[in-house]
Amino acid sequence: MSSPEQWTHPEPREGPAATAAAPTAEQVIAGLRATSEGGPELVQLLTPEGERVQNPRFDRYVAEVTAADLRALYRDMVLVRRADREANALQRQGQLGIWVPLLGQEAAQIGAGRAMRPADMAFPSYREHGVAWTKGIHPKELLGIFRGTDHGSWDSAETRFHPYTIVIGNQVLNAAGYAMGQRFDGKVGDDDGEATMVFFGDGATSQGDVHEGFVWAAVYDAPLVFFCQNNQWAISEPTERQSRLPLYQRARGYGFPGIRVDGNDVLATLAVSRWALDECRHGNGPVLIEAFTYRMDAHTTTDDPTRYRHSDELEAWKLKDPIERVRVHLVRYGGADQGFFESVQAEADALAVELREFCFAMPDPPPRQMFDHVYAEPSPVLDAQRDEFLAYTAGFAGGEH
Ligand SMILES: Cc1ncc(C[n+]2csc(CCOP(=O)(O)OP(=O)(O)O)c2C)c(N)n1
Ligand SMILES: [Mg+2]
Repeated sequence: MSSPEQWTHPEPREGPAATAAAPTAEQVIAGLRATSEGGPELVQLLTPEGERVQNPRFDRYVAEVTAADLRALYRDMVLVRRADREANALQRQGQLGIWVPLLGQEAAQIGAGRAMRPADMAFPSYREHGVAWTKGIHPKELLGIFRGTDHGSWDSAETRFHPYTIVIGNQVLNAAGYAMGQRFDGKVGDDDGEATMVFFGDGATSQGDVHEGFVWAAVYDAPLVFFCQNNQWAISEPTERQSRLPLYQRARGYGFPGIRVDGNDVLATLAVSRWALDECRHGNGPVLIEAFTYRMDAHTTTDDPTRYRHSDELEAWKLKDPIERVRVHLVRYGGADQGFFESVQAEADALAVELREFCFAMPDPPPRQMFDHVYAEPSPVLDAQRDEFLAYTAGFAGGEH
């Protein structure tokens, strides 16, 4: 498998210039496939086989995690995966315009989400269904966005969960500004401090907005955890096309710490996120976390990944399934019995039925509603457009419908 480091240019030295480290043909081919190994720097607490590995730096952040807590994390992941699969099926049946699968990224999102305290603010991209769940947002509330009936029905101030952002990387600037505000408002500085977490992908790291967010957060010591889910792909572009070095190492150039965690290990993402949030709430932010994971399904329901990646790559990542490793761990150490797994399965099935019934019963909004939330203040131009639209639709039998 390729590694971006292998492509790095040589360090300049005295004397004639060395030949640049051009990728070999094998590396180019491998570069079109994802890197499957996170390298020795990967923080992992649970192996894919469900064994607990000791980590002197991060063990203390999960020292209090009981078998009941692990069962709760397992339940979170199973339920969000079930909701994700149901929504994907609803799209296939024409009930949603599009769906953005989170399959494979459950541990990254649940670990990060459960590390946050209620007052901590989260800024998602469009794939953060697992983080939404940890902020108390029911998957039903996500459906309207993808059915085209609303822009997200939750109250961001109350839930501490910003609306989904489709424009790649834009939420990083929003989050940097928000976290700077937390600092200006004196909400940072001790154990009761607040922090913000912003979620974005490997591809987003090539966006100007993300770099600007890094700069602003760094120079203002903003309490911001940059949580990058490196799922190896930005639609059809592999991570090797985004960076010549591991993404977490980018933080160094901006002057804050960066760390790479096994994004398929919920215990490790919980521990590392707790550490990063702690640093931020004490005033030592920002921090970059690269959660090394894999997008197991298509980019969205409009995408066909068989056109650009090999199926053996997916097979390799299936062995690192985030849910399976917690299940094996619970079984191995007697943390759960068969009855527990069956009850979670039954709960997941009931959730799927609830989602389906809710989706089928969603009313179509009146077309005039599209004018309602464009601006906070009334706009004469928009008012004129709405009046023209209403006059036009009034000419049809049944008016707007
Ligand atoms: C500014 C901008 N450019 C392009 C797009 C189209 N687009 C949507 S998703 C995506 C890839 C993002 O990849 P990544 O950041 O790795 O996130 P992932 O989807 O893998 O979670 C692109 C290019 C967009 N939404 N916004
Ligand atoms: Mg990606």
